[in-house]
Amino acid sequence: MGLLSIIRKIKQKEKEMRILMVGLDNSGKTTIVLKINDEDTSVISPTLGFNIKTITYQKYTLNIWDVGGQKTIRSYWRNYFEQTDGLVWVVDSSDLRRLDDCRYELHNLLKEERLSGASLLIFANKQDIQGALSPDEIAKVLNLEAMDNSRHWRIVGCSAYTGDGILEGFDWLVQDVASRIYMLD
Ligand code: G3D
Repeated sequence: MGLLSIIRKIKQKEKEMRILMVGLDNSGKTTIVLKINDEDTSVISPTLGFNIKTITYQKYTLNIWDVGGQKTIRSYWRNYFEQTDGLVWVVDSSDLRRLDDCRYELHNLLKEERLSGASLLIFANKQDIQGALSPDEIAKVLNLEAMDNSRHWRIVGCSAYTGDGILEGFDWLVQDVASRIYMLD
């Protein structure tokens, strides 16, 4: 039995997925994790290190790693890459000033060998804010078409405030990861 088959077998038994949430600070990562868990989103403090949440989603256990996005701690993101099945990149679609920074950090992250197999969900968050760019506009600004052909990715507009789009995004991510590591189980 090859190593890949063994890993698949173990994961199949556990039905676990490791999801890494990244993006610039203030994009809404923590709020999204709280929302999916149905927790109070009215008081949120900035993520200085990381938070881990384990939730049951459909028939899977998701271990969600929410890593702080401040410039000074972005170099530590790489400590969390190992065994990532799904990557969630969160964009503040209303923060037009930092979209260049956002594009740079995303493409930099995608060069990472250890993340090459991870499915990528891009949340164009804060769609409830007037003046926010649409998911199509965000896709253009972030130059998503330039991504490696082999990457499984999708962009979904959402609002962590209203909850719109959050389940649509996670449904896609979980199904995509499942079809790879659990063979459509
Ligand atoms: P981060 O974990 O990516 O750093 P947070 O981001 O989840 O801490 O969110 C940063 C700020 O954006 C928070 O506001 C949060 O309430 C707000 N926010 C997150 N998602 C949305 C959204 O979809 N719409 C709107 N309007 N705001 C959102 P504060 O005021 O606490 O800094």
